[in-house]
Amino acid sequence: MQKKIQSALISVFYKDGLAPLVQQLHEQNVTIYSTGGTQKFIEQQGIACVPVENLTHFPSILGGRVKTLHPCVFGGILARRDNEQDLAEMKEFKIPEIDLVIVDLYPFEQTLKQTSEEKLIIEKIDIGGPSMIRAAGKNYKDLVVISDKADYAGLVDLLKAQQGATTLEQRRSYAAKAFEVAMNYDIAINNFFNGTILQTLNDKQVMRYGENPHQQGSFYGNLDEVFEQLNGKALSYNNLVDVDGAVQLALEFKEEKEPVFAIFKHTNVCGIAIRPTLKQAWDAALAGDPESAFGGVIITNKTVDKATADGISEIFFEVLIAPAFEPEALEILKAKKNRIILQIKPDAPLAKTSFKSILNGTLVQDIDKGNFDKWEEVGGRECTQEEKENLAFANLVCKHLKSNAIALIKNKQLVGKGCGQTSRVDALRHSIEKAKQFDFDLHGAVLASDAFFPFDDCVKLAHAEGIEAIIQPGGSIRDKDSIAYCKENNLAMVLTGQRHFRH
Ligand code: 93A
Repeated sequence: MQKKIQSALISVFYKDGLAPLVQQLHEQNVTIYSTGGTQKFIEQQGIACVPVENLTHFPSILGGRVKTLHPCVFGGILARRDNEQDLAEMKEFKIPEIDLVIVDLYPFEQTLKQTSEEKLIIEKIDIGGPSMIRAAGKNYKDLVVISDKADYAGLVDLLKAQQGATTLEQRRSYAAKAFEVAMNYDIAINNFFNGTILQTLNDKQVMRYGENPHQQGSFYGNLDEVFEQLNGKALSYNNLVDVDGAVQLALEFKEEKEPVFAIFKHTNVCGIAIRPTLKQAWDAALAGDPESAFGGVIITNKTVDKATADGISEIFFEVLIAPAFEPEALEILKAKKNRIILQIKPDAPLAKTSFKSILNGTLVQDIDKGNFDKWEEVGGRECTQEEKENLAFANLVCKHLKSNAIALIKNKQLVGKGCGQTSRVDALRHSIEKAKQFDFDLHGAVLASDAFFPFDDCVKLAHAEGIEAIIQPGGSIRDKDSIAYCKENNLAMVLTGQRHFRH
């Protein structure tokens, strides 16, 4: 049903882009109601408008907190034009009908970026604006609601083309947008109060495809606060998944003074090492599993220098993430135009909550930022200092492998890993196989397990390969079997009390 606009209520924070729309409404003899600052702006365009106070018979009070929150405004928006009772009440209370609502909300998110003063932030929580756009959206059968500056020009064109009228379908589509705007606004406020980073739907990036080319994919969010992309093609769905994994892993090594290099592939860390120089860290990370590294996402905690850039350039990788690059190194790395190079920003704000869709719902949990609940040595002997350091490292690395996971570390280098296995002993078998594939001698290596050992088969197998120190959460009813084996065979064992499943 086409409906001609005869009256409009305009209340916008930013006035830019509004002039042509107001001009168009004026040309179509639309009565314009408006709030303080917006009224001034419209009058500056030489166009008459009725102050909203003439409707409410109240001045703007409480420093502007109550301007439009009044039955004479909301009645005019919410009245059903085909409902006799509504119309009679409108007449009784002398409430004029409003056919168009244009609102641009107080800039809450922008204010958050400019100040941390709570008083100023709170004042930028718009109450009247979201109420108006929600009310107008609810009554879309009778009303047009414009809740986004980006729609001003489109409305001008539409009003010109349709002689000041709109269709039901057009009004419904503007209403849908209004509810999206209101929802995103509330998400931002919720994030502020609850310290969460729930994603708004504001920043949608359609990707080339999802996990596979026959799946559509998109990303909601804004990574500008996290990275600057210095080179390469657009990040794909799978790139982003591994970039996330790599960044979460790197966060574990925030306090590490020495260079760390890690290689991530299909949601698992497949190479990581700590060494005195960056080039050594890269070489050792790669040597851990040079086969898996192909096409991976690589990350370091230090400035990438020329020697390392030369080394990295020898292999094919998808994404390199680092806090900084020496100019010469960057030049070398940029030689291939598709290589994605991301400069991670220091103290980038990262979500504390993770979301995962299951069936028709979403699982929500805190990101696993834990490490140990305790350090309880229960084996046949105390750990050496070197073992302690390697065990702590292994425990962190194991957190970043899909369960069931086993990480084998020797001299601060990942030398074998088993992940995504349905039995823990299979994860261990696989990690031993990988270590042997690249000629590592496991004598003196340490083992980390993401969850307890249900049987003593893992400690026996590890010992047979020369592994003499083990870290695991503990908590199995058969812990005593594994512990007894360690005691009998003089193996060190640490219980952390903290499981790190990852699925
Ligand atoms: O402070 S409010 O929550 N209370 C209100 O009654 C109200 N009415 C409109 N904010 C309110 N507004 C907002 O004022 C609008 O959403 C818009 O952002 C702004 C426009 O104010 P002005 O026209 O005075 O510049």
